[in-house]
Amino acid sequence: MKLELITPESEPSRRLRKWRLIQFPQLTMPLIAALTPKDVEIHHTDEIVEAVNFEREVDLVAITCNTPAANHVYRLADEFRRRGRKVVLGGPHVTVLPEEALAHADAVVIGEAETVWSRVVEDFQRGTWQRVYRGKPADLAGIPRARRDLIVGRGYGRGVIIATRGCPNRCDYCSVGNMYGSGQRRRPVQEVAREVATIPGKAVIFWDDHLTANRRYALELFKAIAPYRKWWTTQTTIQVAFDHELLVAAAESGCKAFFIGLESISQGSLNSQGKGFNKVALYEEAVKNLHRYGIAIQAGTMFGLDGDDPGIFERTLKYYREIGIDSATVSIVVPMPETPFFTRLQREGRLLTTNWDKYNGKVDAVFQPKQMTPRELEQGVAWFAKQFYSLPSVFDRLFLKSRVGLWWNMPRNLGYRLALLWRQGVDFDDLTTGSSQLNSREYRPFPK
Ligand code: B12
Ligand code: SF4
Repeated sequence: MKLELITPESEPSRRLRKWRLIQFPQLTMPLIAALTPKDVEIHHTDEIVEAVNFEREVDLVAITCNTPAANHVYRLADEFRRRGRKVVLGGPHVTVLPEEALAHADAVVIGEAETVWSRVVEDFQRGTWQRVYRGKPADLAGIPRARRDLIVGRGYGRGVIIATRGCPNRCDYCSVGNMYGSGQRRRPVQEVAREVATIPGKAVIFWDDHLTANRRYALELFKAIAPYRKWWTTQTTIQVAFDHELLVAAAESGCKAFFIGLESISQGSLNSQGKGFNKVALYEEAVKNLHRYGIAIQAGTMFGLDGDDPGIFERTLKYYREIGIDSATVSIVVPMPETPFFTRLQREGRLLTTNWDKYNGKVDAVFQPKQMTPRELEQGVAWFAKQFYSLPSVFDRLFLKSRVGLWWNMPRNLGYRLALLWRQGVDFDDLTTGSSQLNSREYRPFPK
């Protein structure tokens, strides 16, 4: 049997990411490959690297699907099916909207693949397969390593790994609870450490949602990976910055940066999303603590929350420069389907569209913000990103305040700057239609 695995990347997303100096690889399909029965012949197409070949002789096509990629994935699936191929879909979007996905697939997998994928393949081979499969939350002990050999051609190495799944917090806009249920599951520390040891090169990224959620586990993990002398980064929450034992262990094991969702400098906005555990009054001290241990902060930053007025962009810029934020991932907040934020906006009649192409968080506002127009939000985010990565801002933040790892932090900032400059040269209305035109588009009611 021949299986085609696809890591999809829609045309707009490909054009935005094409020139990124850092093209992070995805682990999902390489992991599905590792879970596939050994007698199956596998080909993996990563659309950021290679176009999908509809002519390839395959028996089954499996595609992972997140929300902004959903329409694109459906088009791929429709085309494969038109040519007589069988298609199975899974991933975050399919898990929350399986009925919508079923209109484009022969089968869908809700939830995690580990407990169900080999059955899907075997049922397919026997000709007895069903339309809907449900994966249970997987026990992460002993799960196979993702097939890194299937990650080819990305601009950045293959040093991605996952130690945990899920997050004990419940931020209203976040999809992680819908995907993985409540709480967090963890791989045994020694299994993770052994995998880290096999990673070629120096850089390692833990693609976890909240690696330090359980501090005892994190401490054990940091001790276990320290001997490999990697440079690593991960996502976590701001609490880590006030835990000195954890910071020492992280720094000593090679942590160079934490991605931390500061999200907003408006406490009202944070509270409106159930993220009141972020205390804006403590941000400055948190950043100082991280820098003291030589750890940079990449600040997840989103705009458009209910406490955000049109002045939020300028205030955030000024504050980030003052406290020396090393880098930021800047987004328009996206109400991903079936999250509490999505449901609330729907109830309040503030959702402007369910055209998933627009759920990109970069150029389109898909809901009516409380204190500004959708256009003001889109323009404000573009303005903020440009100013944040302007040369005076990079200089202030890195040279005058942070001074952490200038030799790598500086090129990283310049890389983001280049990507932004390139983006400005792109006609965004060509990439998506822009919210100013949303109202003239047909409104597709939310499918139930
Ligand atoms: C690492 C990461 C990234 C990385 C790498 C991209 C990637 N997709 O890996 C970067 C930083 C580039 C990134 C970017 C984005 N990301 Co991201 N990312 C993640 C993160 C933290 C981990 C992904 C991962 O590797 N998981 C581990 C794998 C093994 O798990 P998995 O993908 O869930 O797959 C399991 C099951 O879902 C299922 N499954 C999945 N697909 C399939 C397919 C089949 C056929 C089957 C049978 C099963 C199956 O089986 C797998 C094993 O159990 C997740 C959160 C999370 N914990 O998943 C967010 C997440 C996937 N990202 C998200 C988003 C929104 C984005 C962006 C759109 C952000 C933006 N505005 O630009 C972009 C999209 C880029 C892209 N092309 O994917 C959302 C998606 C929400 C949604 N409803 O779709 C998530 C869930 C974060 C969140 N908090 O909401 N992301
Ligand atoms: S802390 Fe991060 S991963 Fe956890 S629920 Fe909030 S946004 Fe999601």
